[in-house]
Amino acid sequence: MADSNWISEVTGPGRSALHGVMIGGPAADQWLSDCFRGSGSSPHGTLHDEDGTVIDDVVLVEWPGETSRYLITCHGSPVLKEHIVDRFVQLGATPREPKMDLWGEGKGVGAGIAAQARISLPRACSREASAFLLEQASSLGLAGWIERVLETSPTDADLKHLLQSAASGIGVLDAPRVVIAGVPNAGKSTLFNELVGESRALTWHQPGTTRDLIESQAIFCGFPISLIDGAGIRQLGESVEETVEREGVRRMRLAMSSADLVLQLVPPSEGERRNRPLETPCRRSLVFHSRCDENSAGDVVYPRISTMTGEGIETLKVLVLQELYGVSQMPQGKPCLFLPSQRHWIEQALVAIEGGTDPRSILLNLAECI
Ligand SMILES: Nc1nc2c(ncn2[C@@H]2O[C@H](COP(=O)(O)OP(=O)(O)OP(=O)(O)O)[C@@H](O)[C@H]2O)c(=O)[nH]1
Ligand SMILES: [Mg+2]
Repeated sequence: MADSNWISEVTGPGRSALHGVMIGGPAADQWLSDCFRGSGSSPHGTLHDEDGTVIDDVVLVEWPGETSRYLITCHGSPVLKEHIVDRFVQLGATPREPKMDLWGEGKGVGAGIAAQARISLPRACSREASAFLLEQASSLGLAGWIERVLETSPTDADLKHLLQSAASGIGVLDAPRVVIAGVPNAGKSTLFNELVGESRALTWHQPGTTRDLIESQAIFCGFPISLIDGAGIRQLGESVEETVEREGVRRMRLAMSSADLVLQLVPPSEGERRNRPLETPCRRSLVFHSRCDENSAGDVVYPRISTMTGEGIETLKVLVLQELYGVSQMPQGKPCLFLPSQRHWIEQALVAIEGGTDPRSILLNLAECI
């Protein structure tokens, strides 16, 4: 079979210290004698192109398994990795997705889930997220849970329980888009900078400073959040001078309409608006009274925040997570779904139970999720 000789990239895209590819199949030993030159038993050597030129210095490790498999570690340039893949394709390899069993031990659904958790580790944005994934790979987490439920027969309560925490588990890897909105000068960019931990956006005392949408990653209690800042919303005329700001407002409204959550900042200067949020086209929103250190009257119904004094900033993070996931802490000490495809199969298994069918054959699909 043509694809019984294969190559797969085991590291993700982009630059890195090192990259890795794996080759395997009956032809692998022949390929290596054609293109790898080492010395003695050392795993270090050079990989050569068709005309004999060196592609890279590599480390070659034979991987245990039923057929010949080798891990080739090269320098971390995506161009070099691509060159190496091309070289083996030229020798007859078929590119394929990395096999999960490289990251897991043993076979079965539990091992598949453990492999999915480990393969997801490079996407973890915080220590909490890494610990969460490693726990899901263990007997305490989803990997252990699936082995246990397959031995008996899962109930609908088991599956519903798992689905309840799915949003927070999936949120460990997939950052929701959260837009900071409000009138010009509400303090949006100052808050954005505070939350992403760097002076990413310009701030200024004049209204109308930000025009472009600016996106950066923040981390709230270990969860990734894709935060977006943009133009303040206000009515503008048709004049040529206002063209750029008008476009900024249009882009901001678009971003708000597609966001997972909009944080609306209402500053003290909003006067009569003080207890009334902005009318915006968005799915979900939370309103905060920003720059609250400038308002001593205290006549606001929204949670108070001040980037100047730090008041309310930690509470804001907790409120955002509760709004998105219903919890503000990463799931711990229990099985939890962490990929959308896992949620799909659990939902299908629930449908099966509700229709009076044994869900175990559906649950076996969990081993193959990516
Ligand atoms: N006292 C006080 N001043 C703040 C606070 N947050 C922001 N400011 C000031 O308010 C002014 C406007 O802040 P920005 O963050 O630029 O406001 P913005 O909402 O991004 O404004 P536009 O980009 O023009 O829409 C700046 O002078 C900030 O230093 C706050 O919490 N307290
Ligand atoms: Mg701004």
